[in-house]
Amino acid sequence: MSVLAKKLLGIGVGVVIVGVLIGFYVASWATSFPQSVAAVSTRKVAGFSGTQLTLQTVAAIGPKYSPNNPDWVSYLVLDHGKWVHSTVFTVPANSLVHVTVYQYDGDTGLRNPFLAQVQGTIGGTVTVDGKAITSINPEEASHTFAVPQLGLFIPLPGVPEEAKNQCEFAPCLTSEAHRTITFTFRTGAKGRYRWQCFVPCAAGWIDGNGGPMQTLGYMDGFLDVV
Ligand SMILES: [Cu+2]
Repeated sequence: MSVLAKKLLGIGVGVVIVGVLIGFYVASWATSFPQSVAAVSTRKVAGFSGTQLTLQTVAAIGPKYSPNNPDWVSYLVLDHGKWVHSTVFTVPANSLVHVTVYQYDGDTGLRNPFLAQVQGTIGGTVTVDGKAITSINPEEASHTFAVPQLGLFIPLPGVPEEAKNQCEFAPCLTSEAHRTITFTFRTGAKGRYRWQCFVPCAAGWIDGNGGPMQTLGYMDGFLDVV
């Protein structure tokens, strides 16, 4: 074999190896999708039968759930009594879904004050720590739970900075400083609906919109209406 042929063979083998590695990387990226967690059926919620979805938002997901990004802000969902790191929720079509959010993160503030108004819930209100409200101060927003296709916009007020006993990492406990937000909405037709947070809450990223704001499983996800 000539020197040139050996060189060409070497280059060829190198290209194939790099190609296979890229293939593995893309395959692992494309198949890493959070598990879907189903809302729990309830006998009676505020006078209606329906399902219950219980969520928490945390300032830092922590090493237990996300060894690579422990500092990222995130949502979690309760599944059979355990907090799961997922933002894909399954709910029944044409039904009432009652949601409870335990909010453990502080304020970031909304850039668009319009999103501080409650929209799309039954009764047009949410309860915050037991009190029914129709909007919050935009500066107090920590996160939003918004499903634009359903016209659902829920602003979540933050935990005051001076509050004692703040939660460090998920899963946070109700014995730690938090706000409790509850609301009920009605689902429509079957389908996959995108939801997201609109508060630029990704600390340390340009304009607060990188990292966890752009990665499925943290500040956005899907509502699978089935
Ligand atoms: Cu957020």
